[in-house]
Amino acid sequence: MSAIRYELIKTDKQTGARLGILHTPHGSYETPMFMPVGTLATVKTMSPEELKEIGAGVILSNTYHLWLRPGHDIVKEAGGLHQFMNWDQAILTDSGGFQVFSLSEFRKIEEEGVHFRNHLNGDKLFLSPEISMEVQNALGSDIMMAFDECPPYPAEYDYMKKSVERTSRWAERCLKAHKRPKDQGLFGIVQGGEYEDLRKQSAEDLVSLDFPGYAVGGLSVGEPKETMNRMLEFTTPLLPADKPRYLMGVGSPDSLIDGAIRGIDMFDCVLPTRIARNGTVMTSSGRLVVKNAKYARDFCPLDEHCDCYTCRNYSRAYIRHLIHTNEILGFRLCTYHNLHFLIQLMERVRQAIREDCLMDFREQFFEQYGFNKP
Ligand code: PRF
Ligand code: ZN
Repeated sequence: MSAIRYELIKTDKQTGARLGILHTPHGSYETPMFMPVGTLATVKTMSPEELKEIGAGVILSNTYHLWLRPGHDIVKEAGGLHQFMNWDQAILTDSGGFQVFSLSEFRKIEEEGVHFRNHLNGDKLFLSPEISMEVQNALGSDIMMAFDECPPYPAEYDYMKKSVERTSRWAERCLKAHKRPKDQGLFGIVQGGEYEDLRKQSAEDLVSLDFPGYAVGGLSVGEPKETMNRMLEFTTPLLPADKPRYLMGVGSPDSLIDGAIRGIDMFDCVLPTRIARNGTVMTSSGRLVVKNAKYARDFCPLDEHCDCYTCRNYSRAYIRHLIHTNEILGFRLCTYHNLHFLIQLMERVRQAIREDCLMDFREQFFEQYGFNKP
């Protein structure tokens, strides 16, 4: 029996979007869902109690960062990542591949793995499928990700083909190196950029290896939105219906809805937490830069339709003042609201699937958020 199981509850009659339950060793969670990012074993500014208060289910952390600091040996000694960070719900860890490609310089990709330099001090490092599995096994996350290559956009067809084939071989090595299949589920990652035949090849290779879940990687890397949607429409039908599907690194409200419509069950992104620390929030009528001077005397809440702790108790003027003066509470209040907004959005998406009206919901949400404006 796999550590991770997906239960399909129903599909939306208008779009085919899936309502389901993801069963993990640390609880069961309704999908489609948004997973807050806690790169360094903390969702920046949020305590575990606050995360639970807003209904967070699974959170994400990063192999690469925890491997460098504090080191997976220390996390293991603490009793694993859940114990170390006081989080008793599910954790997903990304494999490190993507972070190496986005953060490090001088990387050299070989069949065995990737040589690169530590983004903090420049030391020479090497990461491979086996090392990624060793670190993720030590962290003890509920869901581990295969070590993949996410080529930059755009990439030449010939390069992408070689990369996809190598990512498939690496996926097989990950499965072999995974030491805790009973209490940790390992997901494969479909790559292939914007090339349909390579997406197909990648999906078929990975499906034949029989992972308990599949991610669609290599999207939201600079391609147009239509390309991402087209790739999703093409890829998700190639994945088994009884396994969860995870779209990596996507978290804008429109993309969450459009991903769910194309059969995606899980999403993660630094967007809500990152823009919060910049004084930007998501509201039902679009993004609002609360840091701006024009809110200095605005005593309304961030979002009049929001019932989160921040919106029930604080004004735009006060939050603008906090952000303006670099006060920590300002970053906390904006982060709290943004995560609440996306988690709430996914609850509304699930409700729309229950009622077979996700396309109507999309229309209405896009209209209000301002995506339909010219
Ligand atoms: N691979 C991995 N992590 C990722 C991605 C990927 O392709 C992306 C792409 N958006 C985000 N995070 N391992
Ligand atoms: Zn709010």
